Amino acid sequence: MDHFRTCRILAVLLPTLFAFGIALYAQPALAARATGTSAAGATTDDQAKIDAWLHQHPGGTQIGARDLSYAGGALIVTLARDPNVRAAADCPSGWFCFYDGVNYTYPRGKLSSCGWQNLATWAWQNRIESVHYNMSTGTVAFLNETGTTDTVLFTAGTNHRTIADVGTNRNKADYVSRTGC
Ligand SMILES: [Ca+2]
Repeated sequence: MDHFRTCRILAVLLPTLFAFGIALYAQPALAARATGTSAAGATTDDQAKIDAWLHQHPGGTQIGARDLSYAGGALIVTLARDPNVRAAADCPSGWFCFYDGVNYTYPRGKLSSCGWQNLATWAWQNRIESVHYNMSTGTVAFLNETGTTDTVLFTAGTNHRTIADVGTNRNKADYVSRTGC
């Protein structure tokens, strides 16, 4: 059960390693409108989003035009969709993704670990509105903090991979628990 042990260790260590602020992500008020694109398709607007997110959630490493890596790649946050890709469930194979807005609206976070994780570790609590499960095994439950016993809000897994709108459960999930992996 190495996965399980690793997850438990991460759950204990990460909150102390990453002193995230609790401020919610906001579009930088003065972000310059994109006037050009780089060879990788990145815009100045994309970089402004990266910079703003990093400012509010230190500890990440930029690994692409729109991507930040935390904890050595345990969590990847992607702040804007590639403009050449239509809005749709777009979680890469081997990950489960959660989106800030309905209909897979970015920013998008993705995790792959087994077991229980506190979304607050990544400043992703109370903000998920749609999900896409693109792993080959298992199920993930999204849980709301409700005292001594948490409440399962919704689940996604190999038999139910996408939820475009979690409805009345928008902006409630605090924890994820992935099983069957
Ligand atoms: Ca909550």
